[in-house]
Parts: sequence; structure tokens; C-alpha cells
Amino acid sequence: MQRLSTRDPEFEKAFARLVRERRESDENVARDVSLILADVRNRGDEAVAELTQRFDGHDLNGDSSWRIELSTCREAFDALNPSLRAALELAAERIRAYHEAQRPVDRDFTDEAGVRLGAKWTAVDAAGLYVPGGRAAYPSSLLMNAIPAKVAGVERLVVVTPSPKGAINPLVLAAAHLAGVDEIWRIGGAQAIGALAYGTQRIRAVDVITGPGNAWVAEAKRQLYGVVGIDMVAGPSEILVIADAKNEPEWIAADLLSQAEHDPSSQSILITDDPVFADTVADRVGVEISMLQTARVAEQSWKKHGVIIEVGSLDEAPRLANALAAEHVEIATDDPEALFARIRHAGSVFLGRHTPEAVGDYVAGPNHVLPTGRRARFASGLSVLDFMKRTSFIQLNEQALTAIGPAAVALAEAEGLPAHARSIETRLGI
Ligand code: HSO
Ligand code: ZN
Repeated sequence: MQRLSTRDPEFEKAFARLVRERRESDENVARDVSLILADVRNRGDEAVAELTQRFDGHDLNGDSSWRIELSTCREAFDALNPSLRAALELAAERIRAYHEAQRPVDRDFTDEAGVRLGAKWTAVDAAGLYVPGGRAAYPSSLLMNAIPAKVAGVERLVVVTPSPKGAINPLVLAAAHLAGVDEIWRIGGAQAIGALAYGTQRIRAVDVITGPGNAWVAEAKRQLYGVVGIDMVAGPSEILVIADAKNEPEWIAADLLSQAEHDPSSQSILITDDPVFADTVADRVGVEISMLQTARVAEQSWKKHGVIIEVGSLDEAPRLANALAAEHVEIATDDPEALFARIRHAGSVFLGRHTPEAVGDYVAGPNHVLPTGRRARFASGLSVLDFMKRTSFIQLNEQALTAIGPAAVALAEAEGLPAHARSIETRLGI
């Protein structure tokens, strides 16, 4: 863990380094991924089956093992213990309600020139959702990706997930049932992204692909952007906690660890105005970390990427927070509003002492797929809009065309496009 203080004359240099630092894997996978994608595009299912055998050790041959039946998802849901089932249902309900309020409104109006203008929103026909295998197969992430798609009105929602040795997390299947997923395929990696984007003999192509994945999956999405729409390419999680000395050190330590346990490259940062509180939290993190089942990951993250920044006053925090543009920002003070008003770059903000970030990961309602790696400077969390697009429309009558047409004619002539000019002039009888 790194300790910084704004009082240190070297602070700005060290802070600039922190802001610049990249924690994302820069594994050079671009070439491998482009070969895989070309192969899937050319040979379809045959390539997908070979690659799945090679990378996941899973033999897709024999039709039944390509897909997971929806009835299997229902069975997984029915088999949940009642309290877990209730928790999943509460999460789904709250996520759905929040995202329903996000549905955009169409516009339709007539301006002073008599021109009718507007825009209407429609969902994409089909969306693909990548669900990673192994440790990072989170049912909560399935809900966070699938529910906005369904709320947007996506008719066909397709999940792909690798199933090394045929196993798939039953909680993910239960969540898929609850969210109304339409198809599940047991494929993963760049080949699964390629299959979704190009379509194969078995798998029909989708229009948008979302969901987290490893470096290969992320690179495949990046290369296919334009063939399909994608959500953001997400990096390791991060949390920035702004806390005064009135907080329970245990609470703040736990919050820092809640993101550290995601990935060795995750980053947890504390900004506080009290050096004694900073020490206490640091000690507390040390104690709590060893008690976690995820100690190994959390320890790597905290050791390598953890930071505590001491400031003279919390008034300095918004400037630092905006520069870091973190995925999650907690403001644990009596008057969080005052600092929140000055925070412009953050994926999601958690206000007050009783709002741990983890509640947002599961049940608050807003999406937990958020921009990381300073992308909150220009990007937002996943939303219903990621599964929709806007079609503008225009309607003129003769009078309206008479009012604004001549300007278009002038511009068309200036651009050397006489047929453009003609299509307007002929209607105006010029
Ligand atoms: N905090 C993660 C999402 C997550 N947390 C899923 C628990 N499960 C996104 O940064
Ligand atoms: Zn989390």
C-alpha cells in the first residue's frame, strides 16, 4: 500500500503517477484474437467446436452439449434455497424498477418553420451477453446485463458462457431464468464473441454484445465493434473512499477490501483528513484481510495498488477524485452532498456512512457495470440505452419546404451536388 500526503512537496508528482498508471493487462492478444475471429467467420460452428475443445477442454460434438435448455435454468432456480431465491428476486425487482425509469421518451414536435421533427427509440433485435466462467461468474452481473436488455425491449437475449468440463454455476443459470434469457450456449472466449457477432450455422448473429470477460474476450469485442455494438471494455474494479475521522475504521477497511477482493489488479484508495484515522484504517485492513477467504487476491491488490492519501482538508478531495475518475466513490461524511456537488467524474457515487458500495453491487438498483480506468471522464454505466437506438424523423409540407428548402439548395450547389439541389427545386417548381 502506498501512503501519500498532499502536504508532501513531492505529492503532485506522485499523484500524477497514480492517475497515469494503467492496471489493465496489456497481454498482447490482438493477433491471436484476429486469427480466431477470422476462423469463426469462415468456418462457423466447426471452428467454434475446435477452439472450445482446445481452450476449454469441452467437446461440443453431439448437439445436446452446445446449448443449455431453458428448463435447466428453471430447475436451477427452483432448487435455490428460499433465502437466496428471495435475495435474487429482490435484486432483480429493484434493478428492473430502476432501469424501467431509464426508458427514453420519444420526441415529436413542429417548429416555427412548420417542420415536423422528432426521434423514436427502438430496441435492438438481439443482444448477446458474455458470462465469464470460473470465479468471476457472478449471478449479479448476469442480472445487471440482462435486465436492462429486457427492459429496453430486446426480443432475443443470448448468453454465452464457457463451461470447462461441462460445468456451469447453477446460480448463474437461476439468474438467467429470473431475467428471462432466451438462449444459453456453452461457449466462451474470443470464439464465442465471434460466433455472436458473425453468426454461425447454429447460432444466429446478435446486434449488441455486453458483459465482462478476460483479455481475449475484451480484445474480441474491441475488434468487432462496428460489426456489432458493444458496451465498454471494462478493466479491474476500483473504489475511492472519502472519509473523515468520525467513521468506524472497520467499516471503511471493509469497504476498501470489498473491491480489493475482486482481482489482484483492483484498486482501493482512501482519502482522509486525519492521519491517525488513516493509520487505524490501514491496521484494520491488515487484520481483516487475513480473515477473508479471498485473502490472496485482496492482499495482492492492496499491497500493489492500495493507496491512502492524507489531505489537509476534505475540501481537497473533489479535485483528486475528479482526476482519478474512479468507478466507485464513497463519501462517508455527515454532509456528503457538499462534496458530491463538486464531483463530476465518477462511475457511481455512494453517499453517507450507511451506503457501502457493495449494496450497489447487488440490490440498490443502478447498474454495477461501470466505467473503470478513468473512463468515467467520458463514459457512463451500462443502461437501457445501450440496447436501444434512436431514429430521427422529419416531415415537411409545401410551406415548410418553401421556407427552408432554398438554403439546402444553396448548400448543395456549393458542395457540387446538383442532384441534391434538383430534388428540392423540382418540388418547389423552380
Ligand atoms: N463491483 C463489481 C461488480 C460485482 N461485485 C459483482 C460483486 N459482484 C463491479 O465493479
Ligand atoms: Zn463488487
